Amino acid sequence: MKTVFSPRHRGHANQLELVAGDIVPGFELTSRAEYIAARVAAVELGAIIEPAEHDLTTAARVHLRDYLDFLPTIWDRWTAEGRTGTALPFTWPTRGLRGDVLPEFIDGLLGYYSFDAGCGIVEGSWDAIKSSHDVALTAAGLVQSGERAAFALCRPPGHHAGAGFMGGYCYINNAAVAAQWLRDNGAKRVSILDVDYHHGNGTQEIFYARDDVQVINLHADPMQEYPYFLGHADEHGIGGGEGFNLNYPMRFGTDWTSWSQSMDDACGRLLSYAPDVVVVSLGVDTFEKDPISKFKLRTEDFPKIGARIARLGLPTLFVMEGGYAVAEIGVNAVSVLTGFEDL
Ligand code: SS9
Ligand code: ZN
Repeated sequence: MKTVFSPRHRGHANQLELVAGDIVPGFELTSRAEYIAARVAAVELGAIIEPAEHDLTTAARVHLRDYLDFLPTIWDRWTAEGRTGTALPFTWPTRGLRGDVLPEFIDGLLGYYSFDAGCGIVEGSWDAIKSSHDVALTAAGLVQSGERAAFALCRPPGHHAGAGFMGGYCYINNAAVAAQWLRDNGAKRVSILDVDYHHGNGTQEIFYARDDVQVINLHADPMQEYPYFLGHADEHGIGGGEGFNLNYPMRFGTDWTSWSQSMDDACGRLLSYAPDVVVVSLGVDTFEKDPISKFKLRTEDFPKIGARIARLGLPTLFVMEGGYAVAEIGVNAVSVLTGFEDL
């Protein structure tokens, strides 16, 4: 399969992150995408191509226009206050505060348009975010034009980004934009299968009231793990979307035996929906050595994920999400793809 990849992700670099009481270099490193691209080349998965530029028309069908307008302005607003470093929010409109009034000052705006402090912005961030969006849409185009599968090597990731907010290293929801584009270009039904360790809260929110995009998440139980406030098993969708959202929360320590049981059940539900195309939100932070996660998948399990997805027998777009064990991320992520291709 072809891989779509942009070197412009590199501008999103050296963002600081608050972890367990310390400000540290973030986990969402530029080297993540580089290791994956290198592994794609090493195993000769297929051609690596650069994305074509896409405007934000489709993005605006899954994100709020004011949020999309705000994102490219963050760094300039930050530096206009004489600041350097990493633009980050530290105040949010939680219960008891006004969430309906847009503040003027940058700190207030950052809080209004986010749900955590996991989304630092530096000078090159917007260009990288836009390139990641372009990567997803270019790869979606390959699948739409008849390829069995394509790999969108997106960085930054997207599945925590909701219609009007960033969070968890995610700014634009690349998988959601791709799914919307596939809907607008011939697919009647799209399934999004999110196998990242963390619940894809943004993707769930975006499609929660819709029946034309099925959203299935396999993830760490939000009672124990980030993002904490979405991803429970009783979240089935709302209104016309009732029954089209499915969550498989799993406890810390989950290994292949129990993870694959959820996966089998999820694949059955996916097939019952009979989608025209599958978008896989591909996170490999389920890996036993992932530094921020607590599942126990091993390197030899990742090809089995790909093989299971291949058995669905559907056109498939893989969209890169998380995975923070940098040394192993290339092998683990690309193993899913080679398992799918049966290489
Ligand atoms: C903050 C802990 C939570 C967010 C993790 C986002 C993963 C995206 N230090 N960090 S796949
Ligand atoms: Zn994750």
